[in-house]
Amino acid sequence: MYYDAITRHGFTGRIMLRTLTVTGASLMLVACAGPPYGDYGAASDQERHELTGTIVSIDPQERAWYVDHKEIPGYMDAMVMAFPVPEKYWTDDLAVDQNIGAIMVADDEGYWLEDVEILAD
Ligand SMILES: [Cu+2]
Repeated sequence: MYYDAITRHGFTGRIMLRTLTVTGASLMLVACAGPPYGDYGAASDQERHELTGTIVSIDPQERAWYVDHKEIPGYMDAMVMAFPVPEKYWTDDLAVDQNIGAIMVADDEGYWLEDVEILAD
């Protein structure tokens, strides 16, 4: 389909293809990093890790924070990812660029943040 666009529309098609590819990649990234929904804490095999990072964006609709988090040694590299936050731990006091500390909890169903605190710069 994309190939057809190139042959029929030449240069314009090629630009369009490039745009589509970039958009596709971004969408995939969001999909992969998206908050896993489910019952928080329903599974029994929880892992807990201390996490520090910086708030990149806030999505009240999905009740998720996108955090540029530091490495969690032996568990996860530093990266930007979305963390769902159970209602109980959600706060409207956070803002983009704030540094936070939190506990990342993970189980078979997904992962989320608890006990978020704002850290000094
Ligand atoms: Cu991560």
